[in-house]
Amino acid sequence: MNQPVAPHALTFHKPLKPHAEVARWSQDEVEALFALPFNDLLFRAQTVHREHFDPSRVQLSTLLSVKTGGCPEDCGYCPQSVRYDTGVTSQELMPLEEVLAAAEAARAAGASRFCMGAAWRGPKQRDLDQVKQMIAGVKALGLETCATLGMLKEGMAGQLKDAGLDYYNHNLDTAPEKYDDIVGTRGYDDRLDTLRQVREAGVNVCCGGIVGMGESREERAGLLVQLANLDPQPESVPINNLVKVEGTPLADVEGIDWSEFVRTIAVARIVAPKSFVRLSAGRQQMPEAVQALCFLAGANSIFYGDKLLTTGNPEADRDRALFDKLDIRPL
Ligand code: SAM
Ligand code: DTB
Ligand code: SF4
Repeated sequence: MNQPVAPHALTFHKPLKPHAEVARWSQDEVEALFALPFNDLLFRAQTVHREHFDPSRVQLSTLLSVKTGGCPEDCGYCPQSVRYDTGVTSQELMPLEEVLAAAEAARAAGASRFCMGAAWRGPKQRDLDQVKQMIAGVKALGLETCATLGMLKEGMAGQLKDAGLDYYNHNLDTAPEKYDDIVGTRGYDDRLDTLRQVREAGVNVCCGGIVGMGESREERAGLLVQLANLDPQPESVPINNLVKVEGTPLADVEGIDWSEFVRTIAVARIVAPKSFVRLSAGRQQMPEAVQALCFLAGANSIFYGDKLLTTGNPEADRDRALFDKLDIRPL
């Protein structure tokens, strides 16, 4: 009969890489985490989680699409690309007052962070001037501010910082090996370059990716290797389960099993022990019990509010009821 493994044998302390703030993770090591028996993986993820966080507290970010659709980029997952016929109605940059009204509503509902998304390849200077006013206004409401505007040019991140931006979201999306199947109009290095600019400007980094795009487990591990080896690691790591939208090239891709999604969350927690791991897109399609497993695996942030950017998210009431069942309190 198998001997039970002593708990201390499962705790995991990764040595720091020389002269760095974070441990360096190899592809093999991350694949080995994915390959652990499910219960061992969750135990290890929970152990790491509890070293750095209260496991019953979850951070709430509300999203608003401030500029929707008509994007020139070709990201194969995205309903907002002008190249795909997805039925998304394009909308120019929203007036400031409407953005602030949405932010006030988010705050009243209990969100601590407000994230403004724009379907751009990247902002032009005159766009940025308007977004800066939105950031300053949202910040003045007492919310943390986040923006996701695409690729930045030198100097822009500093302007956003000065306007009061706390976080910039820019995802690596997938492993470098898978990336060219998904996006043709910007390279992996372009993404890393924007992330560098954000970091250098002193803005917190929110960087994650999408799973369920037909990638292999090795490629899921490859994405997490990239995220874990950003130095310093991102403060927030959103893990999105692909929302399949008709008209996009990925509309009919075979998704991943719920257990593999939970594993991805658990591995993210282990390799980025101090980051907020966000259970992001895909929650509306996910049974509550699977979401509960994600929290158990170390997810400690969600998108909160009935809409992501163009697709649905669970109603706030439903999330509050779920939190009640799980004794989770918002941060
Ligand atoms: N246009 C900017 C950019 O791409 O850099 C910012 C907004 S873009 C919609 C933000 C992120 O949303 C993408 O990088 C991608 O990771 C995620 N996303 C977009 N469509 C998605 C989908 N159908 N399912 C899951 N995540 C998605
Ligand atoms: C992130 O990682 N996921 C969010 C946010 N950052 C901007 C976006 C999810 C979008 C899902 C598809 C949609 O609603 O258009
Ligand atoms: Fe445009 Fe962003 Fe969608 Fe890519 S993910 S098509 S850049 S809105």
